[in-house]
Amino acid sequence: MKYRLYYWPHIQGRGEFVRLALEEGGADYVDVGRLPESEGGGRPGVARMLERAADGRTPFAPPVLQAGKLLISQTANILQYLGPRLGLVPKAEAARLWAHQLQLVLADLVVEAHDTHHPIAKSLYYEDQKPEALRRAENFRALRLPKFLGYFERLLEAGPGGGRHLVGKSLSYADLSMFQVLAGLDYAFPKAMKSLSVSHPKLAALQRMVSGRPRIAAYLASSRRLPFNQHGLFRHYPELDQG
Ligand SMILES: N[C@@H](CCC(=O)N[C@@H](CS)C(=O)NCC(=O)O)C(=O)O
Repeated sequence: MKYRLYYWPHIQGRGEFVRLALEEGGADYVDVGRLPESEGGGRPGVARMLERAADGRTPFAPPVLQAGKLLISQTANILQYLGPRLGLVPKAEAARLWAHQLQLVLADLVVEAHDTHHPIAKSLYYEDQKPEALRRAENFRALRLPKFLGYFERLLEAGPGGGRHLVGKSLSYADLSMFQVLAGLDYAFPKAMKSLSVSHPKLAALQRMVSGRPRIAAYLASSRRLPFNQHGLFRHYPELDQG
């Protein structure tokens, strides 16, 4: 199967959760948004796909994965589809539901991290919502971030994977997504994350384990991995961070 991933070209964004799974799974895929516009890529290539009706199942927003005739959107839904095909989730139904459930929790965390810099509206500039962003980020750092990280750390402590994996005893797409969220949080909130890292050793170990996997390490070192930047989900505004 040759997959086509549709995602905006200049940010990691939510497309990155899908890319990590495709890369770790050794999948054959085209990152359509990163193709030149002359080859049907770039923003216009992604936008065109969103305008095209697919049996009345036009996706609302990217990332979108094309797999043969299927056009699948919603990050967690895409990973639920790819997981079994790329060997990134155990066979048992309970484990598959668990991986999907964790992916949805991570999606909630991603929205909350994003909303620290855009608490009022996505359509407004950060500079137009700075006082609200300061309040939101303070609350995020003090309450929400420790709550989410504490939850995942406890799962690793209690789980059957010997503290190494979130689902079962081997790597799953939930581990890859956990890695991506931690990397994004490190970029956006380096001081807060440094303070919190002391109490979350298993998460730190998971982050190292994923980044050291041969295919992931090769991907991270390649030009396919865009650096985090100030246009993505995770943004570093020093005034929103504190240790
Ligand atoms: N819940 C969706 C969110 C999709 C989403 O918000 N995509 C962003 C890019 S990361 C987008 O382009 N949204 C356009 C919009 O919301 O109008 C998912 O997890 O895939």
